[in-house]
Amino acid sequence: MEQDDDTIAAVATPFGEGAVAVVRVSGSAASSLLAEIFSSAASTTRDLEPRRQYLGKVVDPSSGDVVDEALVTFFPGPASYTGDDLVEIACHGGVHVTRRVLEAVLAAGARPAGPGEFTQRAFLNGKMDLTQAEAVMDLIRSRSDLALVSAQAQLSGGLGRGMEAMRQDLLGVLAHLEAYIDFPEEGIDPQTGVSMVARMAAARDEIARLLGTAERGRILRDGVATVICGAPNVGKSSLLNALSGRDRAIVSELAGTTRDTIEEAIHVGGFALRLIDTAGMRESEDVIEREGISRTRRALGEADLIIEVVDASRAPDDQERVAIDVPAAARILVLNKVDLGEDPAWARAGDVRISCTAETGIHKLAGLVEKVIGAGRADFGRDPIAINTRHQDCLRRACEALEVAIKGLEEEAFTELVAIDIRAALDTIGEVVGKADTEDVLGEIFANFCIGK
Ligand SMILES: Nc1nc2c(ncn2[C@@H]2O[C@H](COP(=O)(O)OP(=O)(O)O)[C@@H](O)[C@H]2O)c(=O)[nH]1
Ligand SMILES: [Mg+2]
Repeated sequence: MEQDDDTIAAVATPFGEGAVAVVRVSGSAASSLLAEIFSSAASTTRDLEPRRQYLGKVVDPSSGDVVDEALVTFFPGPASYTGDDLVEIACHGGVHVTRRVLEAVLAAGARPAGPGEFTQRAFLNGKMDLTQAEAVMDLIRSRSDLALVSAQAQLSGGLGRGMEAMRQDLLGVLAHLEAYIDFPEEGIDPQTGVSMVARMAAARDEIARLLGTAERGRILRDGVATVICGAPNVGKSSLLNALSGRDRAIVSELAGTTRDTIEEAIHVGGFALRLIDTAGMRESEDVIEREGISRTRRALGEADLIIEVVDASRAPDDQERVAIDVPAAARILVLNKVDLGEDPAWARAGDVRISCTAETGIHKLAGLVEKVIGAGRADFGRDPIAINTRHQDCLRRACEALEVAIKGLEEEAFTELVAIDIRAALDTIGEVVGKADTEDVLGEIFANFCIGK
């Protein structure tokens, strides 16, 4: 991907009212542009000391209006976030004033930055590899302590360094092989042949280990998909509201009120959950309700955890239990409405008893949810590096190519064909950190960023 030398600008803080907003400017013209719009009593703006804050006035060069008083910091490249000259203008955090400061910067010659363009420049300037750039977004989006720790580990290069070490090792193997292909009369020392296979097998095993963290990565990034299901009117929407502490879903004594899946992000222990309320499962003639029920089935199919709710005040036969055919997902059976008394038929059933209206048992349920999610996920806290789906895709291909290459070497076929497989593995490993020529991949990654990052 070619880097243009435009000077880019964007508001780096979220849209809305706050104490402070930051307008970021990056590119070779950043400091000369600042001289046009900023005047400070403390210094002439032409020679701001690096990384020091200056208080001054921001003037719109097109109108001459003073638009704000702001604190300005100059980070000369290459020791800046982007690697280029970078200016940060901390202005008052109002929607209009921030827009006027940005307009002043644009009037002085910057162009609006695209999503993730600052981080993209950092990547193109070699300030970080692609896994670190992705970790910036993971960090911003993290919604739990575990996700935060994982993003920090990746941001500090944990994954990238491992990939680079693996690449160097495979390059060494490839060099041996190519030397043999070019000078076959020299022969490969059998000892060397064995060690080449061993090195490739080590790389393959490490890739397999990383592939095993993909599931954890998905849960850390997206949250645990937790689906609340059950017959109509048992209190599913009431439970979503109780767990999230918000009046999010409509609760009504009319069966069939919830017709669409409703999602709410909550925290339980160290985990972030995507809590999904669904339409009650029953036979229905209503077209919209039937669509809702088919959405319920879809949500169940993608669930990590299923919370099935029943009305404990009524006999089991009075309510249709959902036939849940999702073998992979963990399950909790919740007996609700215990404030109305419990039908004896439930005596031995259920994992937890609650009342959404009396607000009893909700904490106990949350504790159980945490326990169930944590079960079999003891490694969550231990190894912070967990790959994302893009890494997974690259590493799967790398693993396949390595398998083929190892087989070739084991059969002592020191041929160009094996070299091709090793090169394929190297390319896909390079893709993970952004070494390969991956313009479309870059476009997709940075398009998911926020503007100003
Ligand atoms: N007595 C009692 N009523 C409840 C409880 N939870 C929900 N309800 C009531 O049951 C009805 C259906 O609740 P709702 O959450 O809409 O059920 P859903 O159809 O499963 O989503 C409403 O009238 C709620 O007020 C509970 O714990 N105790
Ligand atoms: Mg409902």
